[in-house]
Amino acid sequence: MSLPLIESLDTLIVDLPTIRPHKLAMHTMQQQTLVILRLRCSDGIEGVGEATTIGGLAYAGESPESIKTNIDTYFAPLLIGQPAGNINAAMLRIDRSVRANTFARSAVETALLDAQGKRLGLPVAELLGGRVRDGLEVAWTLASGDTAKDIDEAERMLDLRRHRVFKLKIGSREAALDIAHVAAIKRALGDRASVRVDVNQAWSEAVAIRACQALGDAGVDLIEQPIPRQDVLAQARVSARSPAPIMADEAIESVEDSFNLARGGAAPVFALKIAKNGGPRAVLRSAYIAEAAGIGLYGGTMLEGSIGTLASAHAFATLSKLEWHTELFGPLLLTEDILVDVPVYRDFELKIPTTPGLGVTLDEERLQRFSRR
Ligand code: MUC
Ligand code: MG
Repeated sequence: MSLPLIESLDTLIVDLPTIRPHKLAMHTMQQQTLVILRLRCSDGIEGVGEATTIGGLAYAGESPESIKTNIDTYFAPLLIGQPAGNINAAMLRIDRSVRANTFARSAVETALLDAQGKRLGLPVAELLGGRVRDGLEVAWTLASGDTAKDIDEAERMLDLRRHRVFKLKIGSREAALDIAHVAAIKRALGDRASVRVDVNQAWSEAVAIRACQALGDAGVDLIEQPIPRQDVLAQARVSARSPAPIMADEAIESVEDSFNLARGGAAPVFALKIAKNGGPRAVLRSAYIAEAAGIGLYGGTMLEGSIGTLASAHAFATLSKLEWHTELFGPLLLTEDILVDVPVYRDFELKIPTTPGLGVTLDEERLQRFSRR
């Protein structure tokens, strides 16, 4: 039997409404935009992947439009005609001709894994060596911008048994106002919930040193990316003085960044994101670097839809330690899905599919309805 070859790559930009505005330090989301990749193979199997960022170019160096153009123009010609079942060889071909572009790479690597999983009858977690857990605890982000609304939302999530870990997006206003907002939420929730913050790089080192102390005193469990990503030494200094552990997020834009941060002692916790490392296999390389350096792991999100979320979940399910759990709630921020069966969230966890590949089926009608023309 001849080896199946990659026949085509098709990308679609899909705009989906959110349940409410989602306010981050650098951007307020009113909707979410996904790039969906369909990779078709000569054996009739199709793999799907997703590349999603936040706020166009507000968060990272790739936008939905650049991801689509770069896959169509540069990735597709490298892959068409190549063996579909050799993911190492396909990604090596991309490595030789493409710099950076980890979001686009992640969509491609995900689609190749989905196709190969379907071909072999294995879920992606099993293709990656096997799951050591069937579900992942999922944090919820409170980001309405309003303290009372955020407390109501957290209470609702606790009642529903959907989330008991809350991440608060801060950094768009004066630190003192943010600290009062966070402390009020922690007071209201008490020991019923873990409260964490994400500053999305908004503070200077001087502001961060005082603010991290106050957040630690208020009972915050984890402080994500308080200062800009570039300066590893500054991140290490803030981390050394903070009573609450610091998590690196934007600081990791590649597997090599993970190594440099680990070597520089920049943070005791890493946020793992498939989009920032180049896919579900690539993110595991960052995870293994962190593991070897004694750094705690957290399964992060770029607020992907269901495909990117489940691709992340399959990878994170294989990790021996994931002590800070995950924030794979992207699909819950959207009012619509483009899958026939939506991901299952129950008892504070996202369940990891057990069917071949990612375990997803596209809803063609909805995909067409929400695709940008
Ligand atoms: C980020 O910076 O972590 C993840 C959750 C959320 O609300 O925003 C994202 C991005
Ligand atoms: Mg973050």
